[in-house]
Amino acid sequence: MSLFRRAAITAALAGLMAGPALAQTQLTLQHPLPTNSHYGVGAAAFKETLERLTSNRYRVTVQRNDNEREMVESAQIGTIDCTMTSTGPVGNFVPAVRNVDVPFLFRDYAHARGVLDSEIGQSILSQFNARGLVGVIWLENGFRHLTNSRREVNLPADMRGLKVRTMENQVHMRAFTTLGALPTPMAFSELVPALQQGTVDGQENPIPVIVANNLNQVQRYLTLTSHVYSPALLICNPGTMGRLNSADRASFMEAARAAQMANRNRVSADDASGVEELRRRGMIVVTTVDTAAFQAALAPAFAEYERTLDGALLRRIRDWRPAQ
Ligand code: EAX
Repeated sequence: MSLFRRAAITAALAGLMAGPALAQTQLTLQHPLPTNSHYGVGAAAFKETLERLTSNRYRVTVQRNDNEREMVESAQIGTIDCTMTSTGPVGNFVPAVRNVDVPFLFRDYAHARGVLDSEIGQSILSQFNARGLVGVIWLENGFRHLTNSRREVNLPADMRGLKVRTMENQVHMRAFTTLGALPTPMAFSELVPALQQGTVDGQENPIPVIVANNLNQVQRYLTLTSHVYSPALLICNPGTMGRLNSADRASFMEAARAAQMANRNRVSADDASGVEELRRRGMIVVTTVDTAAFQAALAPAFAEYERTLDGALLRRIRDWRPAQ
């Protein structure tokens, strides 16, 4: 037998003995912020946990895409497997989500996290399936605050005439119109150029987003309005989720919970240190805000939300209390 033939048989036998090569499934996860952010740490925790629990049978590629509407569309058609996104544009895909975008709806982080992790939050996630998406788990963007380049904002009247970038979110836009501002909806990817060119005077975002994107470089004034809690979500493609066997689905959900914990912990940390960091970077911060004045000024918007959204659900959310 020739040397070559003997080597070929040896190689073939070695291959057979190694057993079937374990198939590896590639997953693409996109989110809109830098790696060093509350979404970035969530994505890293998801990746590490899923790859570890499946012994690398799943490999997660994390990518940045700062157009949230585009990411949700991509998850819907399957060009990406999953996205981490704020609820900003999501109400345009799943109308029920608009209910959790109402200003001053959530009292604090404990209230928001408690509601979203309860059967109330789960009932909203269950409505994604009919819209060609899977709402896997609630994540967190944080309480949103106003920044602008023109003036200190202390009272609702200071908002009049201010051109404010909002997310592509009808609930938020209604609120800013009611306050006398001029809401300009756009994807996050367009925000910094719009601020640099003066197309808009201001924007509103949680402290973690302002810090992670150095918005202090294009915004001078920060007012801690906490005008709306901004939930986030892990949303996936139905085909991606449907291909998971029960064991892998359990690993997937454990990875999603790890992402939620890392994400929320980072929001808490950024909220605790971010305002001082933004002051250090030169922002003028209005910390004492007459919340009651803003809530009173929004009364017409609240009345509209009661009519156009799910008034009963809004009442359940406001009345929710943690189990004793
Ligand atoms: O989700 O578009 C926004 O203002 C969002 O808060 C940001 O993309 C993080």
